[in-house]
Amino acid sequence: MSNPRGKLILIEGLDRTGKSTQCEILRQRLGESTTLMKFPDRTTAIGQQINNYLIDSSYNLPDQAAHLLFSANRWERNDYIRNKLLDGENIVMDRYVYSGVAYSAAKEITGMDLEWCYSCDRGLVRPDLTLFLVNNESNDNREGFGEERYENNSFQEKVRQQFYKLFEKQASLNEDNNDVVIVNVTGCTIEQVSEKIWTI
Ligand code: DGP
Ligand code: NA
Ligand code: NA
Repeated sequence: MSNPRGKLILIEGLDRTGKSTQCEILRQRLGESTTLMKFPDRTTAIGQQINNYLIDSSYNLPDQAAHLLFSANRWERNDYIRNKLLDGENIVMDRYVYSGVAYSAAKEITGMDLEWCYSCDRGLVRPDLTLFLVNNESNDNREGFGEERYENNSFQEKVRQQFYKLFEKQASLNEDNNDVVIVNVTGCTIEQVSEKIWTI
């Protein structure tokens, strides 16, 4: 008999909201048959290019091209993800399509609206559950914040707005059957956040 399909659990949020830490804790709690994945996946050839783009502010790439690289990076791992789930493994994912759309749409480039940004990701494996971590405190005192492209408070605020637009749009279209749960982590310790996530 084949295993039941595994679950894809996605943790999303702005930069430095503690996603990676929480993904690791959740993976451990879910046990052995759970894999941790992260996007952008900087280990692939496309991911290397994305990494250079993120760490080097003088790396010039049209915003559309950057978006397509991020999307291609998700597509190149899609079969791997699908096969894992079909094998009955769970996946805990650190960023995915929502970040893809929100960060790119936040650039407010003519023609690069939410729909344009989402269209190249349409057809990717969908998460079963999405947890969106929200920290209402300023990010700029967090270690390492500001080192990479996108890590400044005014841009992060635009990204936040795009995330919410996207969640609303999705809810109204009822296009996805995957749930998005907003998790307020303001003022919480790592343990408190992981308990909230575990309860959900
Ligand atoms: P991280 O390694 O989680 O810090 O993510 C790197 C940065 O890339 C982060 O600021 C979010 C951003 N990002 C993730 N996916 C996409 C995408 O598809 N498009 C764009 N423009 N940015 C993305
Ligand atoms: Na980052
Ligand atoms: Na992270």
